[in-house]
Amino acid sequence: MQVKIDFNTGIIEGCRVTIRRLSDMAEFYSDQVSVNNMLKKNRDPCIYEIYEYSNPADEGNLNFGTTIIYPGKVGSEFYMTKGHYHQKNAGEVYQGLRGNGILLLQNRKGEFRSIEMGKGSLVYIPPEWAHRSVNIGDELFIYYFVYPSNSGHDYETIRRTGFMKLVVEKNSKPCIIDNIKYTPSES
Ligand code: S6P
Ligand code: ZN
Repeated sequence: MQVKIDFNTGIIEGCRVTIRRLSDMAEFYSDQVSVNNMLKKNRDPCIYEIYEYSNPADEGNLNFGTTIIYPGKVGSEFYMTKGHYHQKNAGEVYQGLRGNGILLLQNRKGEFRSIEMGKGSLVYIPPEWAHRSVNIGDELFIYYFVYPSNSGHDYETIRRTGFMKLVVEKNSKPCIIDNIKYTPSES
């Protein structure tokens, strides 16, 4: 099979689209006052969209697609994905197609890494590392992804513990700071 990606918009025709608005991921942001203020003012912005080709979750199959993160902030925290662990021991590849972002990685041993991503960046996410992407620019941040179809997604751990670091704007620049609300995973 073959499909076409529009590198400017990130859209892949004919595949499943998932839209995540602020209300779908309110708990994942650090500044709950800003979340509530935005939602009260009837601002429930689209934070990101996922265009994905999924195959049956059989050994050997791959899922692939694009993620498009809009520019913006909730309080001082940049728009980002929820972030997840793969339930199965599975790696993933991301390739930057447009804009600028930061990929946050952490594992259950308490190790943390961050990787800047732009157009052409090719990044490998090893198994057992949770991953979250953040748009640090003022345009769309778009990347391509591919991962095993039987990986599964664990969002619950990140919802409960948070990420070790936050990406916020400080003095008009993106800055990675400690997340004082981070609670290490008990597993
Ligand atoms: C799936 C892969 C991406 C993310 C997407 C959105 O394993 O890592 O397709 O699903 O970038 O992130 P999230 O955390 O909402 O799934
Ligand atoms: Zn993933």
